[in-house]
Amino acid sequence: MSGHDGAVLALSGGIGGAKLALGLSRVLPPERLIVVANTGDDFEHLGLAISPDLDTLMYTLAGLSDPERGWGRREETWTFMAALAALGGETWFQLGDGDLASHVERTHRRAAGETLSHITDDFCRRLGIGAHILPMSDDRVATRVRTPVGWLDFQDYFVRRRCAPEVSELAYDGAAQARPHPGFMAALADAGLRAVIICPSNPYLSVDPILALPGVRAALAACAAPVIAVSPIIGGRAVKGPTAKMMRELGLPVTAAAVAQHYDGLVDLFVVDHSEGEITLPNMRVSKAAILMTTLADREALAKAVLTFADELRAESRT
Ligand code: FO1
Repeated sequence: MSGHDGAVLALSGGIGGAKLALGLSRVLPPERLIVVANTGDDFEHLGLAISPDLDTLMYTLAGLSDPERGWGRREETWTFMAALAALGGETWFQLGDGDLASHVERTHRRAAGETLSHITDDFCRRLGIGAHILPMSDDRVATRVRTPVGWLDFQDYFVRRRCAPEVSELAYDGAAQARPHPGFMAALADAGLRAVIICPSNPYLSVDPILALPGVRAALAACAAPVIAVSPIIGGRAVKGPTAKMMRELGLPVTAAAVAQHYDGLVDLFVVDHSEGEITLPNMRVSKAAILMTTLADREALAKAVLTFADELRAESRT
């Protein structure tokens, strides 16, 4: 017996990853799901500690997320933003009134010395989330992008400039010194782990910051559980966000196969959409599923399909 018997570890960014995390949370007993969130998008804004991917996961799993935007809370009001605009404050990053409470309380607790993971744990418990949402690290990591106008902080690039500048390089400042969360590493090292699932998040913006933490690549490679990634690309297009644009700018073909190549050496099985043609890859298997998650039923069905693939791989490796 071990602490993570039958547990599933999902690596996720914000919106796209949270959809599969929600599916997993609905088909697994809550204590069997650990979601490790990218925190490379985190930044300080208006004096507040903002953790967009953690909050997107938290609101999604709590049933509080806005279904249209994907980020922030549903039925949000914007009195704070309107009042801030009237005072000449910065309004390029939208903070809804309800969402603001998360940032204010997180900032307050951080200043009092609590870790990001402890705060996240407590928020999740209070919001009735049974799954374990973990920041990839309690240490600061900041994703930055190199563009013709220079190196930009992530949210400056993503929200203020709407991903318009061409990206030639990415950096994850602080990642080499950051310690991956001990709960994350313990799960990876546990022989009882059922599967590691890399959610269909942006590989460069959301997954690579997690992989950049010391020891994570080696732990994934050594992990006893099958490691499965779900493609964020369907038919040469990104389901959402700047993944396709960024791949073009980085000189990569916008294909599911190119994403699979990106995970070469880490992933046992890559899941693409049924609509894709045949993909053969030297070092990993490819399986097909319906990976476009429009409805809640789609999210649950994909979660079940991925778990079935994982169990088949595990059964095979034991024979
Ligand atoms: N994304 C936007 O495109 N515009 C915003 O004004 C914005 C505000 C925002 C506030 C809180 C939060 O948790 C997320 C927010 N996001 C916003 C989303 C976020 O910046 C990105 O989706 C992620 O960082 C990418 O995963």
